[in-house]
Amino acid sequence: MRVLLISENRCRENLVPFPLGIACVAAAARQAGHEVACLDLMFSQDPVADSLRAIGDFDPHCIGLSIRNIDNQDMFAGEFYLPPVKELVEAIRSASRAPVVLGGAGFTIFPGECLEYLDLETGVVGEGERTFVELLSRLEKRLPPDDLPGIALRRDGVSRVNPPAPHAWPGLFPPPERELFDVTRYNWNPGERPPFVANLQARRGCHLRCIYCTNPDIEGRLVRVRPPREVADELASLERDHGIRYAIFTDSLFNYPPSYSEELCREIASRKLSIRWWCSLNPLYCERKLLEMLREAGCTGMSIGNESGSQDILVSLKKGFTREDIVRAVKGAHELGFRTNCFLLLGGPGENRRTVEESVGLMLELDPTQVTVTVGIRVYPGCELHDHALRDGMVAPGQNLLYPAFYLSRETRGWLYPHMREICDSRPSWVL
Ligand code: B12
Ligand code: SF4
Repeated sequence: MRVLLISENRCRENLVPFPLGIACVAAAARQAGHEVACLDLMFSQDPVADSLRAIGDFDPHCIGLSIRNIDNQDMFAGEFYLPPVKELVEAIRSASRAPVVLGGAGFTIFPGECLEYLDLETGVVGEGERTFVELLSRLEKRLPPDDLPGIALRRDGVSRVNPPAPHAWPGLFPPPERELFDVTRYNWNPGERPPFVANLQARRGCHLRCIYCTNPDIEGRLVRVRPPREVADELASLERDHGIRYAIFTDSLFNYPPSYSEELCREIASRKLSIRWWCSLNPLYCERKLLEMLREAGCTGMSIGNESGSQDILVSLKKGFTREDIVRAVKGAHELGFRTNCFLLLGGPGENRRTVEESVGLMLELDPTQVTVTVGIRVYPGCELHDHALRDGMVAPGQNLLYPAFYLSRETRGWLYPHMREICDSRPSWVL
């Protein structure tokens, strides 16, 4: 079949990532024998016209549309990204009779809601490689996809999602297909705003249970790793074949499991690459030995997912590490010359003036290269924070959370945002 994969992401907030999701799905579909074309709308001046041109040129039998972001998760300067996607879907449907299949991280959080909002019938929840290929095979044979695991369907206005198949080991999938993209556009040029970044993924899944986080629902709770050799090959290929000088790992916990992280660092270091990279670490597993191995492998900086500096809030968010773990991780990273990005996710259950001051105080003491501050926590279905938000009257039962809703503790209402704005405005390395 001819399959056109479109990444609709045009969000330029924070770092702008290469569309890794459709690159993974493209590789799997190609491996299964399909002819695949990809369209990355990030640089498009006219997404509708470019999509219609691609459809006209390629005449696809199936169109896959990746929805990465729903909104910017910002309580005070919110942006909702789906209206232009709706416009795009309407134009695609008027130009082609090929089925439009949704997928992506944002879609996975809100499958039924997205299908309804975009008036579509089919989507793939979670990991796309296997289910999408099975769906293509059904479409080819003109068989209904209704019993496929991980498929979301909307029939006569009613949506349902089939339970996903057990997650496959990512190493079973081919590496992302980058030849169908202009990867060089994601070469990070220091000083350029926003930074466009080439990314790669070594593992999927998170075993932790932070109360606000959707990652374990998107990627699964079992941490599944790719063979270190494959990951190092991919990093080497980004440098050699695409001229990338700086890459970012998408893994939420690059330092877990520690034995795998060490093995991966050893493999990367053995390649003697000149590409440099960034990753995200959990404060819990930042042993000196691993930090040294990261440096040896070309890592120059890391996001340290602390989210708070108050022990009470770390407990309330169920972060699973302590204030001392944060201190040890950040100091250890600085001693070895790493750049660090720490986070303050403020306003969650139990947050008050004291806990905010404890968090701000810890960041001032540790002085990371950047502190990224968020006030108000986005409420997602299925997360424990949703229960808090219901109990505390911040969302109503049955409320459609596709339209962004936030948790902000009563004790911080009114003053927290202006207070943090003032702090951030006076410190160039603090971003709100
Ligand atoms: C890494 C990451 C980042 C990094 C990106 C840098 C980098 N290294 O790439 C950083 C920290 C910079 C970042 C920034 C942001 N992020 Co982010 N990010 C992630 C994270 C953890 C992983 C994304 C990823 O690349 N995964 C790896 C690839 C391979 O997986 P994938 O894209 O999901 O694709 C798979 C499936 O989804 C599916 N699939 C994908 N497309 C398609 C298409 C079809 C047709 C099919 C069938 C299947 C399919 O198959 C793929 C392979 O299995 C996700 C959460 C998560 N666990 O998914 C959040 C996530 C995507 N981010 C999110 C958000 C909101 C943002 C920001 C807007 C935050 C902000 N205000 O700055 C920005 C936006 C950046 C941008 N310009 O797009 C949200 C989106 C939900 C929402 N509310 O919109 C998520 C889901 C986190 C969350 N809160 O739950 N992010
Ligand atoms: S915030 Fe990080 S550590 Fe916590 S559940 Fe999400 S991905 Fe895992």
